[in-house]
Amino acid sequence: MENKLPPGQFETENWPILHQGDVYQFDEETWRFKLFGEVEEEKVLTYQEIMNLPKTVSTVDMHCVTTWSKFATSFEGIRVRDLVDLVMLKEDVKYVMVYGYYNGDPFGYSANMPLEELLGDDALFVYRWKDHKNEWQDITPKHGYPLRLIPPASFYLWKGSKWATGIKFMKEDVPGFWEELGYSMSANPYKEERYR
Ligand SMILES: Nc1nc2c(c(=O)[nH]1)N[C@H]1C(S)=C(S)[C@@H](COP(=O)(O)O)O[C@H]1N2
Ligand SMILES: [Mo]
Repeated sequence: MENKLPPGQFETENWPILHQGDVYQFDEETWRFKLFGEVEEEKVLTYQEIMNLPKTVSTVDMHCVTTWSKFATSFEGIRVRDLVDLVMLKEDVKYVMVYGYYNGDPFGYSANMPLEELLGDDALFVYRWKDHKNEWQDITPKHGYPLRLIPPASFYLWKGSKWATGIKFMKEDVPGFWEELGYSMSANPYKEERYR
């Protein structure tokens, strides 16, 4: 899968900006990250609590359903699995919904994915990036500061909620923001799963 352009995609060197609605302006006082749904006990984390978790770096290819692909961007962030470890999941949890801000609503944007596909080293909530043309720097507000999901390259990039606010754990697969509007539940670029 690595270094291969998925069908119908073209390569870009730049990192385009795409989203619906307003750019969220970070306010540490009110910002929270919530782990909820099918868990024994919900957990709400402050920005400091999130930033005290173990950090890691991962290099990921991004594939946007609007047909651009950007290879080998490095990101610093927190592994999804390190967040999952903070809660006790109920039996048979198989899916997650990852939320983000949409026009001031902290849970207005959402994307569903199978939990298992987010437990690897390439699924991070990120806040810093670099590529071969750019030095390490914070992601800009438009790219999702202070925290956004970068999904593994086996998902189109709409699964990567910007201005991330939480993970809901689920037993069933439920459509998120774009999936409700007809986009694919599984969204694998290599299989060109754009719509459903
Ligand atoms: N909160 C939020 N996250 C979002 C979106 C959005 O509208 N709101 N758009 C998604 C889509 S469709 C894409 S392609 C990527 C784009 O990320 P980028 O602008 O950093 O390239 O963000 C995703 N995350
Ligand atoms: Mo997109």
